[in-house]
This record gives sequence, C-alpha cells and structure tokens, in this order.
Amino acid sequence: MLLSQTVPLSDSSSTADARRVGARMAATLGLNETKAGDAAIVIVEAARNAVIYGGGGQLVLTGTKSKYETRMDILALDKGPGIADLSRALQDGYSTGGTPGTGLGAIRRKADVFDVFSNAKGTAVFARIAQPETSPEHKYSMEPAGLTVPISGETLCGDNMAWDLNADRCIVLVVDGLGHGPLAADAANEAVRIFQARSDEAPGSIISRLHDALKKTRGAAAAVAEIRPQSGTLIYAGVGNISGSILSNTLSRSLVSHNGTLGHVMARVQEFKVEWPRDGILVMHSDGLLSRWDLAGYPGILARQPALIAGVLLRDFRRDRDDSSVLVMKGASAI
Ligand SMILES: [Mn+2]
Repeated sequence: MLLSQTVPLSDSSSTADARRVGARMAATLGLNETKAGDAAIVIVEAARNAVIYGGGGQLVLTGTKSKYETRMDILALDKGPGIADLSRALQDGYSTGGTPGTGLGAIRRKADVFDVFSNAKGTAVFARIAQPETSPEHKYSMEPAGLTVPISGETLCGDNMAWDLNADRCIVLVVDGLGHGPLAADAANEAVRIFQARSDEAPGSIISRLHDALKKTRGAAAAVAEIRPQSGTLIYAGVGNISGSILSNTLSRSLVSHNGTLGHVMARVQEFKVEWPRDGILVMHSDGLLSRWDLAGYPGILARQPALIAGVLLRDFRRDRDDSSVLVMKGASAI
C-alpha cells in the first residue's frame, strides 16, 4: 500500500505547505532524523524550483515500506518552459532566477536516487529518500514505482496499488474502487489487504479472491501482473477499467482485461501470458489517466527512473474528474 500526498505549488507559501505535509509523512513512515532532514531539504528546494522556474505545478509524495527499505519518493512536476541547460543547472551555485542557485544540486546531493526530465512541456524532478531496514544488501530484480492522486476535493484516494518482489518474481496490483471518496478507498484498501495476504498466488487466483472479498464493498476494477524476468514472461489478469501495457524500444503492446466490477459482476477470470522483453517497461493505470497517452514527444524518457515516467504521465495525461493512479515498472538492470 502506498501513502500518497499531493501539494499544489502556486506561490512562495506553497513551500511551507509542502514542508509540513512532507514532515508528517516522514513521521508516519518512521524516517530517522537524518533522512527526515534530507527529505525536508529536497521538498523545499524542489517546490521552490517548480514555483520560481516552472510557474507552479504540483508536488507528489509517495511513501512505501517493505522489510528491506522505507522510501519517500518526491516528485515535483511543473509545466513551465523547461530547463535549457540541464547540466549547468545541476551545478551548485548556478541560477537564472536570482536565487543562490543551490536548488537542483542540493536535491541531487541529498537524494538516494535522483532523476530529472525536462523538455518544452515542463520539468519533472524525482528524488528518493531511502532508509534501509533489516536487509540492506537485498537486490530487487524489478524496480516498481507508482503514485495515486485523489480527485480534487477529496483527501482519500479510491485508487491504490501494491507489489511484492523477490529475486525471480514480481507481482503487482492496481485497483480502482468504484466512484471516489471514502467508500471507494475502503474497496481499494480491502483489495490491497487481500493481495498482500495472497501475493504468492497466480494473478487469476488473486482476481477471483478479490471478487469474493469485495462483495461487501462498493466494488472495484483491478488488474494483477506477474513478471518472471529470468524466463521472460508476464502473466496478466484483470477485470474492469485498469489499463496495462508493455513498452520497449521495439514494441508497444496492450494487456487485456475483461469487463465487469469485482465484487458485483464478473464474466470470467482469464490469465494472459505474454513475452516480457528484457528492456520492457510495464505501465498500468486507472481510468483517471487518458487511455490515449503517448510518450513519443518525450525523447529519452523510457530510459529514466520508473517514478519519473509515472510522474510525467500523471502530469500530462490526467483526467481531472477522477482519482488517478499510475504504476511503472522495469527490470532493475535496465535502470
Ligand atoms: Mn476511476
């Protein structure tokens, strides 16, 4: 399950909002003093940059916890003119905005993972604050990242997602509770709970269990994808309006879900098995993202961090009138 917070960035007062929301999430996640301090610096610098150079935008904070690592993913998204000279902007002390110019350089220094994508459509800055937990030497085979953003006016998001990773298998869930608000969030949270208890099972089996478990809720659309990178296979099962697709440098392929609403009406569960290319990128999202998104106007973005790709998709292809969620995953060796 993700912790997710979005802060609109409009003027200099937004920086204080962002800092406060970030401090609360750091406390909830249990980040230590050093990591929480790093997060605060990154959040303030990223928010300030988006306001000064990007004309405003939004800050999306995503918290995840596993037995290996606690993470706060920080994304600052603006639709400004873009950064003309990125390598220069990354140098400490360089600024075009009449400020000390510590922004991007400071963010990169404090972050455990840093990435930035800037073109004429805007700038997306990604920084991850990562706190190792019990087993810091653990290496994931796949690298998932995701974000959920509620419809404006709601604090709870009716979309959610979860994943379970080990050395040779990765399984992910994206769920969209019917409608929005607290009852949609209840349905989505219940789906996440069942998924987490049953993540060792096959996608079709998990979908069937969700159908039974969600009868007492409002219902949901959901899809589950299981990737075995060594054997190069992906198994997918879904019911309702969750989109899934595989991108690579050579292909783009849609994954199939059946119609229905889990918990209410489901024609049948069917698993689809397809090839998972070594350089594959899995993109899954709710109907809070336009189905006709296209990254052709974003040269080089497929080589970037999954969280950055998810952030740009959300920024540029979001439908305003619904909760939105985007999950992007690639092989850890492809990053
Ligand atoms: Mn929806």
